[in-house]
Amino acid sequence: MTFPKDFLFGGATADFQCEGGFDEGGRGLLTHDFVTAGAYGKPRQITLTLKDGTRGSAGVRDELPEGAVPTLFDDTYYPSHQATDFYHHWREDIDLLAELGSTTYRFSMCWSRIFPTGMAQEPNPEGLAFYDQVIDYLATKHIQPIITICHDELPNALAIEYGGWADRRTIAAYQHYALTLIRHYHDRVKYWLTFNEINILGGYAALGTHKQDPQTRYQCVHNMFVASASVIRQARLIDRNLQFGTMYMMSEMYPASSDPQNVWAAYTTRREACFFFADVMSRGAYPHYTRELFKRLGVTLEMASDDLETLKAGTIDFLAFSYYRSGTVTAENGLLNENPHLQTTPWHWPIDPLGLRYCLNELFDRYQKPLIVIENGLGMIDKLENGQVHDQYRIDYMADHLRAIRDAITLDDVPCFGYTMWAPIDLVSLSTGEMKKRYGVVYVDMDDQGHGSLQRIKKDSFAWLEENYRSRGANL
Ligand code: BGP
Repeated sequence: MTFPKDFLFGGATADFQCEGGFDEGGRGLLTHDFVTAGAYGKPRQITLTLKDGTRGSAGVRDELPEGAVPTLFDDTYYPSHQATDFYHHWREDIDLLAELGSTTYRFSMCWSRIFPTGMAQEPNPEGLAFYDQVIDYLATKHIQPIITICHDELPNALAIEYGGWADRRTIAAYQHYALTLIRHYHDRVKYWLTFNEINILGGYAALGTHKQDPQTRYQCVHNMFVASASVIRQARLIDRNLQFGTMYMMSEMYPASSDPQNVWAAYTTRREACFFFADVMSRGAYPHYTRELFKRLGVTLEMASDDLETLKAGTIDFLAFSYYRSGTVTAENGLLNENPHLQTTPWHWPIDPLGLRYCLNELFDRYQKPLIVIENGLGMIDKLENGQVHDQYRIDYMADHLRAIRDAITLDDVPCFGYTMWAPIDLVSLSTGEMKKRYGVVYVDMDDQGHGSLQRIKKDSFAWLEENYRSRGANL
């Protein structure tokens, strides 16, 4: 009962959580560069200069006050600036991935490293050269890249000048960026993800707009759908062998009880929070429940005359999804992170390996397209003692989730073609900006304020994962 021979095993990361080098190599400022560190129950903030010239801030998911301009302050720590410094450690980090027996590495390109403002015609040659080195070095280690074109981010200048995804000019900017990457790397990169967790639906960093009402959010997402589809359509003319997917977050799941009200609430919540996005991108059309959804939320989309045709022509080839936890839904309170049958992490994420098998089956039932588990892992507080980290909890988590994937493939005949665990080498948490929420099988010596030697140290889970990657799960 091993995984199939060509099954891809590897790791996944996002640029602003690990790359750093925010003012090097001609990189422009990214929306994430203005986001502070936070903690559980203490949301990350975007630092601002307010209309009256005073200093302010707003939560990452909140509306920004009108006229506020994201601003960097010297006395504030911004985790994306150094992150875990992949920019200067890429060779060492890829060596570790190779040692692990990885056959793939999923990472995101930093949009503002390629187009510093997002608006110029010419790409930044230093940016392309940085990823050239990375991709070429991966090839020497027989590691296949999977590239996320846009991981919840955009060049800050695009947010300031255009209002980000709320404005259709961002579609053109994205097309130019994405097709520049595809033309440049297509001979070395087969798998592309047009967006990360497109169903998250919000926040200044991901959408680049101050407004966060449903009308604005869904208009942004419509523009992203069109951008993704038009890029896929044009990329197929560049190279017919390329494979395109988009990535979805899949945690809304179970009714909190068998009360039909809760069952219905879970069904509709899951549809709106996850399937709506995959329905449009995989089937190439807005689903039948859109009219009811938009009426309820007061949304009226502005569309160009050929948008619907574009969506139809640029459907995705495969679905990628992140899976860390499951959630329960009640009619009264919506999505909850509570389930009496499951243990939770210190960040209150329920641990549910069977839910992963459930997701794989559910997605294949609905779309009949190949699937890849592009993020999965356990964020925990690790203790470094005498140069060692004994993280049996992480081994248990990965073993249970890998077994769930293996069951979906071997027992349920679901065509899942890969697993990239989040994140092989510790990096900064997206939701909290903390370093102490660690996912890696490699420890990085850095604290929540960015202090530390940045030394990479293998945890116990490293040898375990290596054994399982190399044996294709023979000893799970
Ligand atoms: C996903 C994101 C990642 C990542 C991960 C873990 O939502 O795509 O960027 O960070 O979740 O979440 P966190 O870092 O908040 O623990």
